[in-house]
Amino acid sequence: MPSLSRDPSVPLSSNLHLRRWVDKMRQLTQPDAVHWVDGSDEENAFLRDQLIKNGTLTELNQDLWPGCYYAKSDPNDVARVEQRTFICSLSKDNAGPTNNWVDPYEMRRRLKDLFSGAMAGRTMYVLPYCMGTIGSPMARIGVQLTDSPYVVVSMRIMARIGLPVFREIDLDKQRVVPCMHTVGAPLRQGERDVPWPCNPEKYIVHFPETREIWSYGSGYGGNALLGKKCFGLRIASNMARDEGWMAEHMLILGIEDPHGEKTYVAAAFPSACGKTNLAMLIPPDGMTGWKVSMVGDDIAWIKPDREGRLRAINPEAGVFGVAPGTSASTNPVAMATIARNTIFTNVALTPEGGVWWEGMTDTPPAECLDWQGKTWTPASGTPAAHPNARFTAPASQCPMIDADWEAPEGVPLSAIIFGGRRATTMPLAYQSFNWSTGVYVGATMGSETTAAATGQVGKVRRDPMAMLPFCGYHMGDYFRHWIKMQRLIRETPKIFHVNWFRKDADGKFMWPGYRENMRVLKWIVDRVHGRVLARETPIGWMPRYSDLDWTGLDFPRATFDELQFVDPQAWRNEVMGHEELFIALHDHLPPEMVYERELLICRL
Ligand code: TSX
Ligand code: MN
Repeated sequence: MPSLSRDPSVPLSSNLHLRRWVDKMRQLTQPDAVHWVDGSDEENAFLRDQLIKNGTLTELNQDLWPGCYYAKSDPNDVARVEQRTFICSLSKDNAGPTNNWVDPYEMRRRLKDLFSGAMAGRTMYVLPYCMGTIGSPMARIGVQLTDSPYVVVSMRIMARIGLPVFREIDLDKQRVVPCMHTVGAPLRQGERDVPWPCNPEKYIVHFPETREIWSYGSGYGGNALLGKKCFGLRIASNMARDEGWMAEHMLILGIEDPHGEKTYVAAAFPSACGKTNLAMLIPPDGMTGWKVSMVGDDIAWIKPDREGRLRAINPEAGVFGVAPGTSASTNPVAMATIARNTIFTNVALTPEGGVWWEGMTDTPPAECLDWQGKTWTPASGTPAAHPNARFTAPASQCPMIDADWEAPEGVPLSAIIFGGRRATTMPLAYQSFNWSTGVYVGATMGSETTAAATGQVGKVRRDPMAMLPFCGYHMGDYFRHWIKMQRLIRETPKIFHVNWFRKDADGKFMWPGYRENMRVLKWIVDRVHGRVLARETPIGWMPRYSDLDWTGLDFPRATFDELQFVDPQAWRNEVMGHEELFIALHDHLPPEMVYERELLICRL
């Protein structure tokens, strides 16, 4: 049995602020022990062993899945809880109408009650983490106090953690974001733990002014791995606004042309658009010489450098991806990334000690254990894996990881792509005329709701820059920040909108998607470098049929014309739809958004 060769209660930092805060929080939450996380292999093995003993983790068949483990959560703790997510700014007005707000004094009172004695019977881990490579001028540091060892082993994959981060903290060069986390399930003397402790009452709370995060009651994903959505987007978006940079819900990829010239682009999509698939795209066989590399699949921190060029880093170190739908045919790169050293949560367990999920193989296993541990067969009529089942894997294992993905200065950004899942109206691809029209495109983007999510098909849900659940302040002020960024940039990245999901009159997808999206990416790169002219339309510049590389794909010109058709009537309705969101944000909406809307109407 792995044990520790050191006493984990000995503080690993000499920073007095940190040590006083840890002490204060220990007194508040009353854990049985305090464990300073060093991030070592020895410690990881020790925590894993403990999680296995507690039934939280199951070791997978190590011949099939080396270094891989499996967890199943409580059925009431399977996803982010947006109704329980709060932006507690001093003024309600600063949180805006798209965030939940509670008065910060009132919320602090509530949290103090909730956290009081919440860690009894458990160990409080002092988990230092760095978003971005350690030492990078764009990196930011947090310390999460948590009573979940599952969180510690997961954060070890998703961020840089442990001793090197304490060393940074001791240099005292930047403020650290304090993150409190408890699963909210204290144990009485001698009480046995459950495999997935959590609390039916949940709170995901952000204090933007003091840059604090308090998370109560959940052990799952974005609720508990506080570096990701809570810090990486909600708190970071506040820092970014104040400091002149951008914290965005975007993948970053490198596109290398046959001459070896590399162009980096970032892309924002709402959920269920296949963002991870795009981040790991393999160009189709016909497009020889083109290569794609992944810098990040979820979050981009973007900042102008001294020359006024935008540079982007991926603040994360891992991929926390949705498992269902991932397969050797939809995303072979993801399958390779998660083949080892991966934690699977809420997938199904096969009799061989492997994992399975809907869409992983054409034929399901004859029998397995579903995500709740019940015997499952293809006749069960329920999904074997939870639809939000996840893998947590080191990004470094991605076979197409970019050579500069950890570059401290980031990679230079030449284009920003917005997208959504739209059955009608939105063409395959178009380019915005300029930065301001591009910001309008991002601000008004949206996706059609799937029946599973709402019971209502075909209604567009607006999700500006895919940031609706992740912007830590007023969405109108966020648009203003985007507009203002232009002044800090010498040459703004070109802005595009794509839609892989347009359907024909028979309800069939018109575009094959997946690898074939490379043809659109190539057009984007060609536009960035001024290698191709475009057709001007009321909504922007669009590729002509001959502007796309069709090598190896038989795609009729007539289908392309239908796919790219800008229907004036549909677009007039579309612009009416933009109004709804803008009305909600009107008192903070930058005038540019109103002008852009008027101009679009005129052009139509
Ligand atoms: O991820 C997807 N991408 C991006 C890939 C880089 N998906 C899956 C979305 C759910 C997460 C897609 N689905 C894409 C896509 O480009 N396109 C579609 C729609 C589609 C589905 C099936 C087919 C074609 C398009 N099948 C055939 O044409 C045979
Ligand atoms: Mn995301």
